[in-house]
Amino acid sequence: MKTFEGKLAAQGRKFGIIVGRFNDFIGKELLSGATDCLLRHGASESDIEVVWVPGSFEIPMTANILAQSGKFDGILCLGVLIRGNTPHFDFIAAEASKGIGQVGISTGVATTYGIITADTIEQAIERAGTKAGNKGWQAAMATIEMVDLLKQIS
Ligand code: RBF
Repeated sequence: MKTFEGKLAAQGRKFGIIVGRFNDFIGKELLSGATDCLLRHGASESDIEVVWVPGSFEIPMTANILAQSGKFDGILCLGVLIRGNTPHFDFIAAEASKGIGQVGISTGVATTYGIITADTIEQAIERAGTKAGNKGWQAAMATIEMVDLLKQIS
């Protein structure tokens, strides 16, 4: 039996990070967790590019451009969606998750989802480096693993 799993080593790998500016006081913490994770697993600062976009809705189209550029082994998508009193949350969350998934499928570039979808600001803060960990860090771990795995199986 042959088994494949990605190694958690980021040396020599190139990463694009997209961050939504909406709720950026929390988004900055996701970015900090993600870059910390990449660097501590061997990535070089010069191999990481960060692209800020207005909000989560703009993340998939930007991820698509980065993936098609051929410059990156992995793409991390970070954003913070907080539910309000109107249905915008569900529309944007659906577009972002579907779009990001589609970029990975259509380009073959490891593209990961690090968008917090929370009912309250408190829930979002909990997931950005406090009680419930840092979803930016977790997305970075998944990206490192997937980059290595996709290289092995493709
Ligand atoms: N973008 C986010 O990343 N998080 C949000 O919580 C968020 N809330 C929004 C609420 C409304 C009513 C609107 C219209 C936009 C919101 N956006 C949010 C911005 C959205 O992702 C996008 O940047 C803008 O709609 C421009 O296309």
